[in-house]
Amino acid sequence: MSQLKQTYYEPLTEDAAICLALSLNIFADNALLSCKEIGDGNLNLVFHIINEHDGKGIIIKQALPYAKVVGESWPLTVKRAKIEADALKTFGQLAPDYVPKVYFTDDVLAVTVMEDLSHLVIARKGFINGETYPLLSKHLGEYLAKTLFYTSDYGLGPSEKKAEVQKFSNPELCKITEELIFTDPYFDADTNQFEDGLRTDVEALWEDDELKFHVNVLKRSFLTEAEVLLHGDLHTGSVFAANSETKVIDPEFAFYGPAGFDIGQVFANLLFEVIVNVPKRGLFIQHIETVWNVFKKEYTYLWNTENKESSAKTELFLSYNLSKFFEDALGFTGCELIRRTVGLAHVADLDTIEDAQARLTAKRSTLELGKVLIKQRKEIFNLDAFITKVKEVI
Ligand code: SR1
Ligand code: MG
Repeated sequence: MSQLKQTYYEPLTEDAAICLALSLNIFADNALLSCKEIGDGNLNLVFHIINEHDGKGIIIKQALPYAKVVGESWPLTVKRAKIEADALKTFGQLAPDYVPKVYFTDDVLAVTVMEDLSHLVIARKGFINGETYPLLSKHLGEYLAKTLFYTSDYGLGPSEKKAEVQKFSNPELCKITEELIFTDPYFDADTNQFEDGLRTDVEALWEDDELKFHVNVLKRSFLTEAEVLLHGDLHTGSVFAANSETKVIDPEFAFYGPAGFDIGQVFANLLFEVIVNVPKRGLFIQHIETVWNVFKKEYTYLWNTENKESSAKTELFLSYNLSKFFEDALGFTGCELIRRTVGLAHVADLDTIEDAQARLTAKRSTLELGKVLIKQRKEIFNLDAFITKVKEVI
């Protein structure tokens, strides 16, 4: 593959993306390339390039210098492309089955060229269209165990981990999370987006001092606890799926934070389906159970076999850590449920419910469940108690 000598940033067009692909010699000389910009996320351009001769393709993802979801009035640097490319490489080494292969990156152009996953579907879209992806939770449990163990002090050793903490310093994207998840939904912020019918419920959040106390405790954990390299935005829009395959994409929010954050985002985004998809509720509850059970089993195995801190390798300390991850995960689950209902960047699971009354009912459930999980996380000691609480509240 040849080296690109890009000296300045400019957003790619579809034609420019083809020129870039050709210059990298990824395709055969006689390739007939076509390109479509397919990005439907909140921040980036995504180009899908195919060789019409054999149908083989690549993805070129490029960071834009602003948040696409809002527009140019919300400037962002394109440094996140390097964080994302580095995180894809790290996670790809730790959990190769579940991460797309990276072919090329360029920090100036802010691009990552990677494996074409167009045979898969974004899990959230698949769920909304009736898919359940039976292996998704097993795969995500394994992905979480490997990434959250191997990037920790226990998997890496404290000195190497400190170097990784520096490498993955990501203040700009952390600020987005700090504001959109932990701050703005709890007062009358300009960024909030909610329908009029929900105003009374939202105003009740703003006046709930007990809730705001707990959210600030969770926010402090997010700000200060550099436990593991997080994906940082692990919702079901960051997962490509098929019945037998799962790939975790888009780790541009990666940074060192509390392990429960990624687990909580997975729980919350499965809970959206538990709440809205009544006929398949049982399957999505099983998915949540499998994520935690597989995570716990695999993490325990890695703890016992790969632990670099021999003095920490006791059953009691493992159990303490797993309990902490679970408690934190429940709190972060609650925060994600609330922010996707009230704040900027909603989820289609809720917003595509056509009947206005049914939509409001579902959103009231996400708010109520979010509040309960945040406030009661210390009393919900295990998975059974969590599932019982979910069934009680929704
Ligand atoms: C301004 S970015 C809004 C949201 O999109 C991303 O996927 C993250 O979830 C972020 O909070
Ligand atoms: Mg994303």
